[in-house]
Amino acid sequence: MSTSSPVDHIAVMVGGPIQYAIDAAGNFDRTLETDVRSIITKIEADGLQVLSAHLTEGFGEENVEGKSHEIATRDYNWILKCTVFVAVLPAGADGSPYRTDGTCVELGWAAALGRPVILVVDDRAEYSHLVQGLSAITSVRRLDYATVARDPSAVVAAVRQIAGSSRAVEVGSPT
Ligand code: 5HM
Repeated sequence: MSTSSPVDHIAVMVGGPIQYAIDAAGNFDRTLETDVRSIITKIEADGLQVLSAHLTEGFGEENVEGKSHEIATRDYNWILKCTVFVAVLPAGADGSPYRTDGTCVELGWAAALGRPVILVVDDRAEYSHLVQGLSAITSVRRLDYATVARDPSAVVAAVRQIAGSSRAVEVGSPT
């Protein structure tokens, strides 16, 4: 007899800056790596599956030159597979959003495919109106970046909540 709860089989795709997080010497932004790793570790510790290019590519270790189609295909398939997409969207010291074109593409895919989204955002930053308005298209939870950096379990709680409620909508919706 299965003892699993209705929200036990959850796959969480975690996206965030990569290309502009790698400096000219090939080093990944250490603060960002710490933040992304701590989010992933907490999600996995809760028994949920993580889909992450940061992990798969070793935080900039893998040479992805000439692999754009391969990466786009893999990431799109991860969006199809995921229950929830978590976008890690830091801001720089001056409050401008960290450049991450790929995460914005993924947000578009996730929203268009009806995947719920968790935005880990910095209140000082002015994100694109399409990011700000994403809740017009799909379920969105916003979490404060600094709070998550201090306590990444906030992401796990939000994942469980948004995955549970989107499932409830799916099951309960008459349309
Ligand atoms: O534009 P940027 O590299 O910051 O986009 C990051 C997002 O695109 C990540 O969420 C990741 O899923 C995807 N991506 C990837 O999978 C992006 C790059 C950058 O070239 C990559 N692999 N190498």
